[in-house]
Amino acid sequence: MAKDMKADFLLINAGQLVTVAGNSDHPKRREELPEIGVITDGAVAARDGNVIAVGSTSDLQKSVELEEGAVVIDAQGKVVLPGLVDPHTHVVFAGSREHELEMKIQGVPYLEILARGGGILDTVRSTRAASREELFRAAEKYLDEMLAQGTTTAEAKSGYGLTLDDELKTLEVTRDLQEAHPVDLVSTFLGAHAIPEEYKENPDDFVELIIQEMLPAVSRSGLARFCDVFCEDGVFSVEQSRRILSEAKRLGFELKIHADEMVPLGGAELAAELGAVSADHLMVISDQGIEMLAASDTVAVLLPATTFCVMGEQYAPARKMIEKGAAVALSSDFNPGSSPVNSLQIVMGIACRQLKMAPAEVISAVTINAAHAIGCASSVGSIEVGKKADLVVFDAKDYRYLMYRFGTNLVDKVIKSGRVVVGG
Ligand code: IZC
Ligand code: ZN
Repeated sequence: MAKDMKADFLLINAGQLVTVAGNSDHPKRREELPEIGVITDGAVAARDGNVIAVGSTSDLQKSVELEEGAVVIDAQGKVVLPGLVDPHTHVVFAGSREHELEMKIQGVPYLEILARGGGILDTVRSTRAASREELFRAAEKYLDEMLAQGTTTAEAKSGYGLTLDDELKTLEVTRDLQEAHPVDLVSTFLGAHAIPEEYKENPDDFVELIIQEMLPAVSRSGLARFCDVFCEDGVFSVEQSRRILSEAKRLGFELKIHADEMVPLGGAELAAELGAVSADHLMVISDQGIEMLAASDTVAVLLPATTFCVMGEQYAPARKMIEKGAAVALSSDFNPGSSPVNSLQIVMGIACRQLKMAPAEVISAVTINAAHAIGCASSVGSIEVGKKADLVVFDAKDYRYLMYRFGTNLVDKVIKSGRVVVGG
């Protein structure tokens, strides 16, 4: 066979090359969810950061010509996955909240800590006080940790500023990180994350401030693709969330919502009604909410590390959601309060054990479905010709080993856009 392709990157001898191919145009549902397209003794070739060929090692060795200086990686029989996608994080913040741990152990609920002026409001105080440089350095370190654990694309929310200037400061830091860090970031404006202390007595005025001033200014800045709201008892009501998200949609934002996490208010129904790209959390989603999500294009992003960290009793009803036909993704929810976990490998292990998701379903949920949840499925989330050459080599022979082992970072190498960025 003539060598008809020129590559500057070639990975060979993947014991299992898990491609998750074939779902760039719609997320996986029901029986599609565990279809992950495993190629044994697989190989991937790339050029200029994008995949140009996927197949068996012997086929690619025949068809791919290597450019001078090309990078060749021998995966030595290990498992290779698409770069993991983390579609819900609050990675840009200052400070930390380990002082809440004793309160949580004693049973003080998350929303009670917030109502006492702690929780999110604690992080708002530290974030307002932090310089851009301090915020950048803190988030950069967390992104380094995420990359080292296999995450190559993540969403990043604002929401610890809660004044226009402090929200813009956070979004600018996110933009700077997007330019400087190998992890690709998708930016979300979450001005409606909590009612700040100065609006405690008149929360509707804060909703007005978001609608009248913050949304137009953030829209003009071009710094956020998505708008999100923390729709929760004592935070933003369904009616307030509908107003904010409807105005955001009118301005051209795509929508996300923190829905039905602690109290079943109907956030999932609102997400379906407004055509949100994702509805996130859903621990206490109603049957009607499940039906509406299943009938919609909205991706259900489940965050089981959060349930674990807040010591919640009820995990999201993942099996029921999958059976009814909802498109399910998984995420870390990395944040200083309810989920100081930024390892998707840990989330994957919890998802098997607590959400009863099969290992293959979990892989779809942290790759292609997660990419759909942030509107990036045309470029990441699977190993396919034309997509970014984002790959993770794991020190495992069988993909199920990733969920079976728990708490150890099994990453051997991370490749971002055809460049080895971890384990080189
Ligand atoms: O800092 O507690 N749930 N927002 C909604 C969070 C958790 C982040 C936090
Ligand atoms: Zn969140």
